[in-house]
This record gives sequence, structure tokens and C-alpha cells, in this order.
Amino acid sequence: MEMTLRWYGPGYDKVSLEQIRQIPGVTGVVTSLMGKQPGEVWEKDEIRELKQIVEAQGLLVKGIESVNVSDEIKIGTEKRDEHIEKYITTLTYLGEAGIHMVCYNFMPVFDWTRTELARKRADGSTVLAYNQEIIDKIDPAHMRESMARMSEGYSMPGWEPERLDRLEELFEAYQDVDEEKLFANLVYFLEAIGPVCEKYGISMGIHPDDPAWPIFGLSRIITGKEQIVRLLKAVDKPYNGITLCTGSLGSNPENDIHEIIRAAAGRIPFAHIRNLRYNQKGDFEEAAHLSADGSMDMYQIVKTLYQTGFTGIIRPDHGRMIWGEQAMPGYGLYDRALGAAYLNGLWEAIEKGCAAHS
Ligand code: DNO
Repeated sequence: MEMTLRWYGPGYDKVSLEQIRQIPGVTGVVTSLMGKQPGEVWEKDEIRELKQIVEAQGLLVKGIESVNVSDEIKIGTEKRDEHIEKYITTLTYLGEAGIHMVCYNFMPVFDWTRTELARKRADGSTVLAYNQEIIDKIDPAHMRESMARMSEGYSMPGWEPERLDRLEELFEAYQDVDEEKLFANLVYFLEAIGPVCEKYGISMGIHPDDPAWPIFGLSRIITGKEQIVRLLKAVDKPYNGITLCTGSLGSNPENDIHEIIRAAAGRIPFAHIRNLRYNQKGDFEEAAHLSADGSMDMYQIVKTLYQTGFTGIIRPDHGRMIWGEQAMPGYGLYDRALGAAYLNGLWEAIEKGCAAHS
């Protein structure tokens, strides 16, 4: 496993590479060109510059999170082939730059969704939280203002102003995109990018839908084990893999993360590990990574990854805001650094424990 941190790139991230490289065991970042719109080509020199900035601080670009897939591709409009061609060009340039892991998602309109970005916990820390009752009261096509207000001026992935400006039009365009159509469009996309992925040894890791059920009447197709297995079989090639996001899949307590890891073993190029606390049905909040702070057993999850031969890239996922830090919700330095240290500790203990018993 290779421990990384997500870094949003120059001008977008308050956390610096100098800080990241001081976290023990973190040798690289997963990063992105945040200014790029889905459907735009990432140019060679832009990728080169990003790499150089990271490498100048003694870190490596271990993968990209994310090269976003345009709604045209997800919906299957007449522009999709043109957008796929551009995606292929981007993958070509990434491959030429020696980047071999790309995370993406296939969620309609929104990326991950939360109803609160700073819910206060008893210890004074704040966390991202989700409440289904609040979601059910929202008219999604007109939520631009409230989303912009919630993101507190941060440019958050999946909540980009360009996307929020098109909400009404997008909802209209997705009206006929049921789960089967969305799935077929995903398979079409994956088959089209197959040759370039195989040529450059790029693993694609689809991020699960977050939360792991349909919201706002939009289809969602990467929500649990059955759907993941279906996708892995539909395009049964090593390049078609998943991002194992425990917090997203775990938003549905019925998802058994261990079963998912076992079912997808060998096809998990990337893992996002974080813990959640379930309150009542439909309400959850994010927790510290430590098992005891949330509802998930991090030791068992890391152990299952270890036992199934996971060799991919890993990162601590959303952190709490602690110690007065002001940063993009979920993506401050302190709690993610604690998360990385904890996950490294779990991994070392499991690895040495297994070696001692063999
Ligand atoms: C949320 C992230 C997601 C993820 C995308 C991948 O914090 O995990 O935004 O990066 O869904 O495309």
C-alpha cells in the first residue's frame, strides 16, 4: 500500500506540500487540475507543471483524483463521443507523464452530498454530516444559493459554480436516464477508454456514490457490492477498478465493506479510508478515523485489505476540523494527518502480526 494525501493543487489548497511531506509515511499525493471543466483536455505542459511542483517538494503524484467525466458522457448526448475523445487525450498525456491511477465518478449532477459541512460534535470539533429529512425538503434544481453558502467560499469538488449554474438544465437532461441507461453509458465510456488505459497501464478507480442511494430522483449505480460486481464483470479488464471508499459505501449500514473488498480484490487501485457515526436512520456524521470514534471497525477493514493482497494507493479521507484549523471542509491538515498516522499504524501492526504468525 502507498499512503498519500489528497492535495488540490496550487491556489486551491490551504494545506501545503511542505506540510504534507512531514506526515510520516506519506510519500505522495493524489491531485488534480481543479480549474479544468469536465470535457476539457488536460494539456501536456499543465500536467508536467503539476508534477514538477509536487516533485520539487520531494513528493510524487501517485494518481489523479479526479479526471471528472462530463454530464454529456453520463447522459449520453450527441456530444459524448467528442468528450470521450478528449478524455482519451487526457489519459494519453497522463500515461506519458507516468501517472497510472485515475479516480472518477459516475454520479449524475452532484458528486458527494452532505447537508452540513460543520456539524459540531461534543468535543468541539466539526464534521460533515448528512440528514435525509433535510434532503427530502430541498428542491434540488434551485439549491444553488444554499450550496454556495454552505461551501463558505471554498471551491469544493463536485460543487463547482459552473455545475451549480446549470442545475435546472441538468435535471431536465437526466429525466430519462434511468439506472440501466446510466449503467450502459458507463460501460460505453469504459470500453472506449480501454485501449489507452491498457497502453499506458492506467487503472481507473470509480468512486462509489455518496450517499449510497439515489437522491433527488437521480439514478445512482455504484452503491453496493452487487452493483460493483456487475460493473467489474461488464468490463472484465484489470484497468476497470474501483475506489474503495469506506465512508461512501458505509453510508448505507447494510453494505458489508469486507464483502465488497473480497468481491473486488485485485481491482482496487485506490482506497479512501474513513469512519462514520450512524445516528438515527438517514442521519450520519463523519468521525475521526479511530474505530472507537465511529461505527466502523477500521482495524478489520484494513486487515481485510491486507489479507486480500491490496497493493494500491490509499489515503485518509475526510477529516474533522480540529485545533481551530480553517480549511476546506473535510480536507484540513490536522485530522487527515492523524488519520494517515493511525492507518499506517494499523497496517504495520497487521503486517508484522501476520509475518510473526506465518
Ligand atoms: C469527496 C471525494 C469525491 C471524489 C470523487 C471522485 O470528498 O471523495 O469528491 O473525489 O467522487 O470523482
